[in-house]
Amino acid sequence: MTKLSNETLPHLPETISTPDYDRTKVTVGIVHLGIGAFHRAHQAVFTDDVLARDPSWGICGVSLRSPETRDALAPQDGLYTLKVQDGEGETLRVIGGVVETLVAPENPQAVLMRMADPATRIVSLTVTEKGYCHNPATGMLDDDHPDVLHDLQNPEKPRSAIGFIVEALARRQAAGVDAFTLLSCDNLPSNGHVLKRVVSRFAELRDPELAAFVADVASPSTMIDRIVPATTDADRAAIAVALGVDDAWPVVTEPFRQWVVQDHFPLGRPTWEEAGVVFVPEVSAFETMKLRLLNGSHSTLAYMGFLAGAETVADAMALPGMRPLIEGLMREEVSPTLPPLAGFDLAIYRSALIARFNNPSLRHRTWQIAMDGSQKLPQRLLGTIRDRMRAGASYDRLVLGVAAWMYYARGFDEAGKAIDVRDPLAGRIAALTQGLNDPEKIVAAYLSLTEVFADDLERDAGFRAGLVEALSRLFSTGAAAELSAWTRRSA
Ligand code: CS2
Repeated sequence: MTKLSNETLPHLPETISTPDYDRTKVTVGIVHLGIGAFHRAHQAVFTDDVLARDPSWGICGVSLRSPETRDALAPQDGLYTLKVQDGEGETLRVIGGVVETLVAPENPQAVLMRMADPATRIVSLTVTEKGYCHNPATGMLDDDHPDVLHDLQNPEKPRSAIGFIVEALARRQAAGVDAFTLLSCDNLPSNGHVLKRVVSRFAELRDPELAAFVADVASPSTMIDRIVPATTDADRAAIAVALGVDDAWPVVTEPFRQWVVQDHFPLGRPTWEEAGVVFVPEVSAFETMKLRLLNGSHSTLAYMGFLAGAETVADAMALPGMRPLIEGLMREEVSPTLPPLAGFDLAIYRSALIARFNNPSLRHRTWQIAMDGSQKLPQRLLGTIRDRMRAGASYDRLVLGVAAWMYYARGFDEAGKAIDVRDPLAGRIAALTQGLNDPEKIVAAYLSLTEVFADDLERDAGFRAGLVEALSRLFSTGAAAELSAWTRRSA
C-alpha cells in the first residue's frame, strides 16, 4: 500500500484534516527530546495548530534510544495521523509539525548541531521520569547514575537528555549564541525546576564557566495532560483503511487536552495561547492537582486493576469496587491536600477524570501505566501521604495503591505467574524481596529503597503498619475481593 507522505497528502479523503500551512516553508525552531506518542498527541498538536501563524516553529523530533519512530516517520516526511476518540465517535487529522527526526545514538553530532543552531529557540522534553537521572525522592541529580558518569566522560557523545542539553549549551556559549529555553513536559512536580537543577548540577560537574552560563537558562514549568495509550496494530489497520494509505505510526488519544505553562521564553515561543494553552505565572498548583488526582488514581487503578485481571483502564474501572475506591481516593484523601486554585471547581475536574478513565474506545493498558512505579510513586502518592500524615488525617486508599505496587513489582501475579515488570529498580526489588512471603518483611525490604521513600516514610510506624495491613489483605483475599470491599465501605 502507498504511504502517507507529502505527495499523497492532497489525495486523502475530505473528512481528514490536513495541515493548513505550507509545509515547505516550515523550519525547525523546537528540538524535542523523546519523540514518543505523548509528544505527538500533545505538544506537537498545539504547535501544529499555530504553525500557519509562524512557520519558524517546526519540530525536530529526537529519539534518545531506538530508531523506531524515525524509521516510521522519515519515509512519510514526518507526517502522521492523530486519531481522537471517545465513546461517541472519532476524528482523524494529519499533523505536519514534525519536519525532522533524528536518532541520538546513531548520530549524536547531528542532534548537537541542531540543538546548537541559533534557529533552535526551545528544547522540549518528554523523556519520562527516569530520563532526568535524578533521585526521585529528593529531585537532585544522581551523580553516580551510569548515564551521568558516561556523559561526563564523553561530553561530545552523550547518552542522556541532560548530557545533550549541557553539551549543546556549551557549544552555544562558545559560539556566543543565547541559550535556548528548556521546556520539560514530563509528569514531575515543578518539572522546570527539576530539569534546571539536574542540568545545572551536571554543568557544575563539567566546568564552572559553563555552569555560570547554564545558571541563566530559562526553564519554565508546565502541566501537561492528555491520555495517549500505546498505538496498536489494530489502530494502524483501521487508520490505513480510513486514509486509503498506510501510516506506520499514527497516535490515538482522547478529546481532552490541557497544557498549562509558565510564561518565560526569552527567545520567544509559538503563539500557543491561540491553540488553548494556558499561560500562568506559577504552574505548581495545577501540576500538584493533576499529578495527585489524575496520575495518583491512574497508578492505583493500574496496579489494583492489573492484579485483579483487568487489561485496560476502562476494564479496571468496571471492576466492582474500583469506582468507589478511586472516587473516594480523589475526594476524601487527595483533594484536601491540594493548594487552592481560584475559580477552579475540583468536583467537576474529578468527575471529568472518571469519565476519561471510563472512555471505552481507548485501550489504555494497565501494564503500560504500571511501568516505572519507583519513579512515579513519590509525586503521585507519597507526597499526598506525607501531607495527610502532617494533617493527622487517614490515607487508607493511598496506602492501598502503594501496597498494590509492592505486590506487583515483586514480579508475580496472584496465580504465581511472572509479570514483565519494567522499572529501573526492578532488579533490585526482585533481589530484595526474593523468597519473602511475610508482608512485614516485604514491606521492610521496599522501605529500604530510600530513593523512593526517603527516611521519613521509612521510619514512620503508622505508614509501615498501613502497608503491612493492606499487603496482607491483598495476599489473603486477592485484589478483586479487596476492591469489592470498597463498594461496601463507601456505601
Ligand atoms: C499515565 C500517564 O502512564 C502513566 O503513568 O498515568 O501517562 C497519563 O496518561 C498522562 O499523564 C495523562 O496526562
